[in-house]
Order: sequence, then C-alpha cells, then structure tokens
Amino acid sequence: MTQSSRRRLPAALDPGYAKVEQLQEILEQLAAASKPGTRLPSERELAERYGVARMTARQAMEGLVAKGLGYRVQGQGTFVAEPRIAQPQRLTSFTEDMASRGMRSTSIVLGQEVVPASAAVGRYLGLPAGAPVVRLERLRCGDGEPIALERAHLPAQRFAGLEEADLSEGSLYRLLAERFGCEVAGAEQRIAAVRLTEGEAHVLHAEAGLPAFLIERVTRDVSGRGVEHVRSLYRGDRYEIRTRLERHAEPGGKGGRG
Ligand code: 16G
Repeated sequence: MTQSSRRRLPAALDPGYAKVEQLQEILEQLAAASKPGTRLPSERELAERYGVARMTARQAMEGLVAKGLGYRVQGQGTFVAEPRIAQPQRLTSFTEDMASRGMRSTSIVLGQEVVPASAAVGRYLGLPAGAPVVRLERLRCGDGEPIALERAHLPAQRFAGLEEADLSEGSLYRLLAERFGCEVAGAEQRIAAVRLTEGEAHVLHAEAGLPAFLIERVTRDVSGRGVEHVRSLYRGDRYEIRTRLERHAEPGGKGGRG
C-alpha cells in the first residue's frame, strides 16, 4: 500500500455495520480516487489494518472485482480497473462517446457490402424483404482497445456508395450528414444482458462468457424514416448504461406534481 493510498483510508471500521460492506465501500472510494492500474491494498494489509479476518478482507476484494472496479493479476495483487464508458442519455455516435472521454475512436471493418434485407431488417427500415441494404460490421475501439462489435444495416439506395466509404477512422453519423444530408434525430433501442460466445469473445479480445450488453437500435431521421438497424455487443466490463428517472416528468415538458 502506498503512503498516499493509506492516507485516504478511514482509520477504523464502524462496529455497528457489516464489515464486508464497509471494507468494500472503503475499497470503492479508494479505487475511485486512484488512477487505473494503481495497486490496491492486499487482503493481508486490509485484514491487519482493520483487525478483520483474512476471509472478510477477501470477500470485500472479491466484491470489488465482481463489480468490475478492480482486476487481479496472479501473484501481484489487485489493481484499479479502467472506469467504464457511460452511454449518455442523448443519441450520440460511438465516435462522440469516445471523444467525450478523451479517447480516440477507431474501427476495424469486418464486413461492408450490399446484401438483400431480411424480412426483419426490412420491417425496421421500412423496406420490402430482399431490398438492397448495406451491411456494415465494425469492431469499435477506444484508444485501440476493442469495446463493441456492431452490425448495422442501412438502405443501400438511399446511401449509394456507402459500401465503399472508408470507415476505419471516421464516424458513420458524420458521413451520413456530410455526404447524404441525413441527420439522425432519434432512436428506439432495447438492451439485454448476454454472455459473449467464443467467436464474439475472440473478436473483442475478451474471455468467452464475459457479460455484455446486447443493444438493438433503430435510428431515425427527422422525418421518422429508418436510417439504420444496428445490433451491438458492448463489453460489460468496459461499458455501463445510465438512466435518469423522474417520477413526475411529463413527456416533452417540465416535471409536474401529482
Ligand atoms: C453507436 C450506435 C450505433 C451507431 C454508431 C455510429 C449504440 C448502441 N450504437 O455505436 O447505432 O451506428 O454509434 O457511430 O450506441 P459512428 O458515427 O462513430 O460511426
């Protein structure tokens, strides 16, 4: 434990509360106040400092790791994890999400071609089944690290030539706006918890079975027309979804009282 991290820890536990939870809170505060990659106190150090059993210290550490706030390195200890990237409440692009965190967005294009729309994709985009759509499959990276795997379908006639655009660095949304005059205006999405299959994990440089968010989105332009249907897999250890809930909010208006 470094001098500075020791200084941040409270001196003793409160006897009126459960020890594991208190230790976990202490570790969470310490992790939040430290840079990613900082070594956290060992189980032995924690146990000695707070006069608790090693098992209690271990449970607190395991809780921290399970929440994705720390990671273990065999034989070296537990370290502060990178904070997750939050999906904002506005309709943003991956490039914007990364930029807002000071990260550089790049993509590895895994597929980019015109294919016939399946019945489901056609329905989402307001096209007949079999109509040409551009299938765009990208591995999205932040500062070079894989974060999400996205498979999008867009109407090929409306976005003619999209299958040949260079999307390894740039933003799809920006390209749609600049080249096709199409501004995305809103989206409906659903989010489910899944585990990565071996193939997905391989592409995302993760372990098979890692929890992930499966996000299915239909994005619309100002006139309400479907612009893209996307299925994205976001690594659960690198991404989080935040929602804001207001009890008295009225759609499109100020919060009322009821
Ligand atoms: C986000 C969107 C995706 C969109 C992409 C455009 C989610 C779940 N998905 O990743 O639908 O295609 O942004 O990003 O948020 P780009 O403009 O950086 O290419």
